[in-house]
Formats: sequence, structure tokens, C-alpha cells
Amino acid sequence: MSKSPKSSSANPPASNRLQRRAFVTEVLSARGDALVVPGLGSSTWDLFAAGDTPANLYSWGGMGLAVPTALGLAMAQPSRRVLALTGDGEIMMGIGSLGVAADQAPRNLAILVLDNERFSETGRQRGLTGNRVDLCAVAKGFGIRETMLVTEAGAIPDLQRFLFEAEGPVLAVAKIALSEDPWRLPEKDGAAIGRRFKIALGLEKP
Ligand SMILES: Cc1ncc(C[n+]2csc(CCOP(=O)(O)OP(=O)(O)O)c2C)c(N)n1
Repeated sequence: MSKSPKSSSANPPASNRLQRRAFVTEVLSARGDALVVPGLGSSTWDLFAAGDTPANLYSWGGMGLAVPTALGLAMAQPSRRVLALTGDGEIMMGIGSLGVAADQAPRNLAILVLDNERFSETGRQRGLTGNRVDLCAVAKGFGIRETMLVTEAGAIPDLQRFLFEAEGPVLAVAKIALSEDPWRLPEKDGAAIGRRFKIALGLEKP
């Protein structure tokens, strides 16, 4: 017998209590020299707010590209930890890339989904993860080695070890609250972002 889907609501479910800015800042305090590829919009702003560094490869407008970009980077830079930091809507748009990540299996790749179950930037439209889609189960189905579901700040130390030390590819889903954080917009010029990143990797001269 199948269960009926949960009804949609204008309010986030009670389980989504994590405040994204403080959460991301604390998680990233353990990043060391990890390279971070954020998804478009909110996760890019969270990453910038947590601390700007040339090791952040910001992106603008490219929905669904965080995991494939981080995957290529992880394969090209096997000595560096690479984190894709993205939203539930963003990852769902490029969800098939999890299959490639699992197939290529770079040990240095981690993915953190900031799951508010909404498309917050474009008007808080309901996403699929608030209803029937279980991203950890989806990732496992694609063959991702390990997954972790985070619903409280007390899990952050375990999450940091998972994202920055565990053998990848790994994927964590953090259930975060809907919030109204002020926009924190980094550099918008893609060529400048890319050049700064390549200089940081020693691939281009300053
Ligand atoms: C191909 C494409 N479709 C739609 C958009 C518009 N868009 C920008 S951000 C966004 C929602 C992103 O949602 P999510 O990743 O869950 O981020 P959050 O809710 O944390 O802002 C959408 C639909 C886009 N940029 N590209």
C-alpha cells in the first residue's frame, strides 16, 4: 500500500531548523585547503559570506553545474579535497551527474546539499525534496559511496570529518531553514573568477 504524499505548505517543516549562514561558516571552518564549488545563488552567497578566498570557484546562473564542475576539478586535482556546496533545486537539475561521480569515484570529492526544500532565490517555489524525494537514497542509488543526513548543529563535527576526511565520493544533505539572509554577492566576472582560481592552483602566473 502506498502512502499519500505529504501536503505542501508555505512554511518549512519543523525539522528544518539549521540557519544556513552560521551553518556553512562553521562547517567550512574545517575546510583547510579544500577547493569549493558552490551552486548558483544562495550557496554562492553563503560561501562568500563565510570568507572569500581564491579557492572558491563561484558561479553565476548555471543551474545543475556544481557537481559536474566539482567532479572534473576533483579528477584534475587529485591532491586537493574538492567540495560541491549546493542547493536541493540546483543538484536536482543536474542529478545524473551523481552517476558519473560514483562511476569515476574520485576519493577527494564531497558534496554538501543545503536542503531547504524550496527554490528560495526565485520565490520559494516548492522543490521535490520536501515531499517524496530522498536525496541520500537517490545518491546511494547512483552508487555514491556514503551519505549523511544532518538535521542539527550538533552533527557538525561529524559532518566536517565526513566532508573533508572520508574517502569520497560522499554526499551529505543538511536540512536547513528558509531564511532571509542579505545577499552577499562575490565577483561576477567569470573570467576574473576563473583566472584568480587558476593562479591559486599555480596554473597561471599572477
Ligand atoms: C536552467 C535554469 N533554470 C532556472 C533558473 C532560475 N533559478 C535560479 S536559482 C533557482 C532555484 C535554486 O534553488 P536551490 O538550489 O534549492 O537554492 P536555494 O533554495 O537555496 O536558493 C532557480 C530555479 C536558472 N538559473 N537556470
